[in-house]
Amino acid sequence: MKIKVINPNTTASMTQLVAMAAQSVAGTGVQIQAAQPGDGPVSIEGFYDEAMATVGLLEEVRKGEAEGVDGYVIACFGDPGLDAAREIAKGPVVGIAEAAMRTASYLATGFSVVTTLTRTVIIAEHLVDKYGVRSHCRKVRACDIAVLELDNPLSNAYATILDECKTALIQDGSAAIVLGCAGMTDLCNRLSEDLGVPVIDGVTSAVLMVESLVRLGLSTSKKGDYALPLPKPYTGKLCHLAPQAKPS
Ligand code: 2AL
Repeated sequence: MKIKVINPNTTASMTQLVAMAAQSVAGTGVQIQAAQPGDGPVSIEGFYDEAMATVGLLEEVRKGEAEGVDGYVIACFGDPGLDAAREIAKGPVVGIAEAAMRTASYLATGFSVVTTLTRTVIIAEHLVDKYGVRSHCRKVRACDIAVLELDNPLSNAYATILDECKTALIQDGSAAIVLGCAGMTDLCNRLSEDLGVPVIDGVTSAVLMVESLVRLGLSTSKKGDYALPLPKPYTGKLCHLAPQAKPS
């Protein structure tokens, strides 16, 4: 089984981090292919970044389809392009926010999301509603660390995130923490040990969710909303991405 994990930002070190996390949980016989777009933002920290990252992300899904990929993970906590990716993929596509929030809801009646910058809180809040987990999500919190600062030792990221998680457990009455960025994946086990509650990382959760769906023989429904995009010409710079008619 081939699972393609797409980091929708263009930072190669983050793709590597995500690839290592994915490989650490993938089952026997699962091949993890990690990728990032060639063009786009180095990190995704707002609606504009998300919109700009989506074209490159979808190009990676198109390549995956040509290579026989069985399922995809979108490794950014805003789950950018998730619905569009499902339109063009045969296999399942799972976003890390979706996987993490749904996983957390199995483990606690209340969880808090701890994400990067305050301006990304609204993106996660929208996803809480989209995924129907409002009754489980007590609060979305930011620790005001930029995505690319997460792996800068001088940013003191671990201590800041740990503090925010502790505050969440006390002030929000939460019993689990959802990590709100793919770049936090390597902190998950340490945070879980230090906090004594389940800490859920979307990258590993999404990889195992895709693996389960593929093993169950389930794929994206092509009836209705996730049907292949309607064939039509696209103009200008995006003309090569125009949806083609299905071979009959
Ligand atoms: C993210 C993420 O997971 N990757 C990225 O570039 N931005 N999300 C976030 N909330 O900062």
